[in-house]
Amino acid sequence: PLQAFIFDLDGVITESAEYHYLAWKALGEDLNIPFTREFNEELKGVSRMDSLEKILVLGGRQNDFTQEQKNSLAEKKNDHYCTLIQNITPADILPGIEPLLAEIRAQGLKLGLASVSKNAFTVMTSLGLKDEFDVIVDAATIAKGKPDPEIFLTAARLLGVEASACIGVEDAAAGVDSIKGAGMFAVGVGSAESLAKADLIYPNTSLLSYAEIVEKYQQA
Ligand code: G16
Ligand code: MG
Repeated sequence: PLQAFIFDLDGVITESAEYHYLAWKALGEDLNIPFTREFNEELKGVSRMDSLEKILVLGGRQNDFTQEQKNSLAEKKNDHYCTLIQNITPADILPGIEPLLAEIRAQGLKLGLASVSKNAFTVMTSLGLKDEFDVIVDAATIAKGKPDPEIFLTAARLLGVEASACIGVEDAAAGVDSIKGAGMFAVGVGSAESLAKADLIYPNTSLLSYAEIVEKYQQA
């Protein structure tokens, strides 16, 4: 039986995915590597250094920098991102999320957060949601980012539940792959093309329905 919901943060609970996009886009422009929102889909859920690598490969510049220079490029993006998230408040929780969390709680299910972002604690605190969750996986303890299943499996382990008793919620293709690799039921939020592997897809968070998600989980 269903025991827990495990959420992604950026792009599911709040619009911080947009801030990651803006910060990477600015860095890309500095490096003469402009990129589109479509390319940005490939960065969602992907760790900081892996994202930088993808951008450098896109621009054919992967051999132009030393490791030290890459670290400082990633730091520059992160400084910009940290500036952008400074003004996050509980009003930035995406529509539909608070009622869904309340319903999950009311049903006695557990709540976990599986974000590979090293800024996840800061964002969750600013949203006023840090204490709502039973487990927030510390990204610093995760060896492999999404699409590897490690982060969702770690969340389940820390919650003390089987993967098959969990529903994962994600906005990124890499995140859906991570959920499915962990053996969980995947709910995708976003476009059907990029999230084709999800078991159930909603175009945006305001359409998330607890009753429908649980019904589909039970049928799966
Ligand atoms: C998030 C974002 C990614 C970001 C990654 C690392 O993952 O989706 O775009 O690159 O975290 O973030 P940071 O640079 O803050 O450590 P998630 O798992 O919340 O989607
Ligand atoms: Mg995300």
